[in-house]
Amino acid sequence: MFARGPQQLDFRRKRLPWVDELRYAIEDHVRAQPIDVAERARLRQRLFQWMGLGYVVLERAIEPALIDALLADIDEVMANHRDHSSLILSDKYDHVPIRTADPQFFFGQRMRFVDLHHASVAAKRISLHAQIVDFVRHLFANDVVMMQSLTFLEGSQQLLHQDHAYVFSGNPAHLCASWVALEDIDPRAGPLTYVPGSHALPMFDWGNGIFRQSGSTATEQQFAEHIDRHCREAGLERLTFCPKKGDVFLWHAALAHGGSPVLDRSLTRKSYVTHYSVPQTYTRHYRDKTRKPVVERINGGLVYHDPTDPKNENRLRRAENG
Ligand SMILES: O=C(O)CCC(=O)C(=O)O
Repeated sequence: MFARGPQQLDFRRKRLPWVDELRYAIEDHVRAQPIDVAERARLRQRLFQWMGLGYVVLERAIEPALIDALLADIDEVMANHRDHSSLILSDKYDHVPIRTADPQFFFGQRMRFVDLHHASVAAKRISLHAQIVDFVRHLFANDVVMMQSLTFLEGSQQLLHQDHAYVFSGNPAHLCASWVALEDIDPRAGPLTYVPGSHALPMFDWGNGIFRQSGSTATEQQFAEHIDRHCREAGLERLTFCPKKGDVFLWHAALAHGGSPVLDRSLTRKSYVTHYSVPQTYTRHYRDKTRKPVVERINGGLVYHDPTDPKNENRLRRAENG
């Protein structure tokens, strides 16, 4: 038994069952926010879902006009690719400026733009959309910095993986990502696939720890098999995300996800991914960690300018006043 204080009107926080400790941490955080009842209810629901399942969906969060501005930027870069230095990654090209690539390989090679947000103000405004920044800020109870972005025109068909192994934020636990549908996604176009609750599986050993880096001896296939086996053993089910244009899927650093098979190769699957962390650990742009970055703020979120290509920054200004 313990002595009861005269003013004690709550359970003693230090004596809670462990499961209630987590619940109270969320309740305390939500209660402390200066927001109205509806927002409070939404935030509570999202934080509990994040804790249990490792993802949340923000339906129709991104305005169609902002998405259309990004789609127009993509069209412009592809139509005039010789004038643009944005990087692409595909089965054919490994992080090369699009100006050096052959347009016949823009489709059918799982191509994606890497960090198109440097050129495109629309992309930056999507990455740091107020609804996304607001939620990620709650997750980390901290400022939010975007790290890198990927723009897909077709299904990636990527193996099941967890991002902490690839995206280095300085603290792998302070990492999350958003996936924005730039169009309505057809189930035959290779939608995003994910495993709710998989963010606490035993971690994969690449031969030298939890990150894929030089000296890692394990393969991506083994990584996928490890995740798949542990999901099956835990009874976790794989789902697909077939969103409407403007829907956002936010996932935890360790949520297992990938790209499902493309069943109809004539279909596009336009989507936009951003990774986030906090500025205390992700302090420099990953392309040149020796230079102090120029920092831009959008909706309170931070983005570091590309120190290696300043002329490309904010070239495509369609969404500047949006
Ligand atoms: O969009 C996809 O198909 C997969 C994206 C993904 O896995 C990632 O960006 O980490």
